[in-house]
Amino acid sequence: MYKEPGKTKFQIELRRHLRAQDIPDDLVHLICEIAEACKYVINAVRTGDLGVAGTSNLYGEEQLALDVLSDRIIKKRLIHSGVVCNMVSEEMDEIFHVSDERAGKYSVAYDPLDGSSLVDVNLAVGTIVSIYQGCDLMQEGSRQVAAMYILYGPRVSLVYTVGNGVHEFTMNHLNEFTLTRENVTMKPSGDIYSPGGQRNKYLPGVEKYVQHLEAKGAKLRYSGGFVPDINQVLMKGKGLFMYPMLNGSPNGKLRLLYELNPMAYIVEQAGGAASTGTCRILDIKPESLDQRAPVFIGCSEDVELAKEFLNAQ
Ligand code: AFP
Repeated sequence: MYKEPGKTKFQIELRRHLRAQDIPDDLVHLICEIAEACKYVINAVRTGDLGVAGTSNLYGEEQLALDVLSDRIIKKRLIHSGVVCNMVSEEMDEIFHVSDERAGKYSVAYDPLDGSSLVDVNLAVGTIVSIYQGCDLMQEGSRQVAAMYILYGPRVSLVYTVGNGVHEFTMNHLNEFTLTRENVTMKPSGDIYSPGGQRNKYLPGVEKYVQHLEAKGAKLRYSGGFVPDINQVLMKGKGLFMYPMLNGSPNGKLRLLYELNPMAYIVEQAGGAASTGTCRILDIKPESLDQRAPVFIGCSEDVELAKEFLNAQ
């Protein structure tokens, strides 16, 4: 527990907490810059134009103005941070090279506004960030040096790990992120499940797993937003999220670089697990920027059980 004389937990702001971790100053600076950029994303989400930007991203999905605007905000901040070598986002078609002059540079993969299609129905959305040392973004997720997400919900929260536990900060009335949960830890198993994808496309093993969950009285919690859905499982410390392989979509829907790797790093740091059903998410060597993978992520025993149902099919 990070303690500072005369300060309650709720007065410990993000930069101080990061400085107490055994990480380089450049990484502290980078994480704080991303947190600052997200304050402008919040403003765009709260008041921005919901109109269609008229362009489309790599996946052929029409880019809402907010997607494009959020991406621009974060990209600009990363460029001017002075510590970024390469970056790529869900909204970019290729890696954006910033600079490789200084050693100790970092590379960032991010989803600027995951769940953007939910903004116009006023549901929670988020920004997801994955950070690597150096210039190579096509590394296994196990080589991340930091992962974080910002959740734009009824409150704005920021969750990060640098490999020393998972810590949650909540934005206060002064727009500062102050510590609200430290060393978040998941139970071995839980009674929440968050099932993505159309059920009539589930493979037999997945269908049987969901029937098992229903039979034991597990509660279905699914908003369609990866960040709030994961945050619920993580902060309640119980259950799992899944977006499985589907008939016709063997790799599910979620993207490895921008969504799965950062969340898998965070969940594992909280004592959970993240698997495709056959291998650990963080062990996958990325082969393309837009690579997708099926995912079962959450309490370790729940993920193991899902794998058993899958392997029994
Ligand atoms: P968008 O960013 O296109 O809204 O997709 C959000 C998302 O990638 C992820 O946040 C959700 O978990 C998942 O899609 C929901 O997918 P379904 O709409 O198929 O349930």
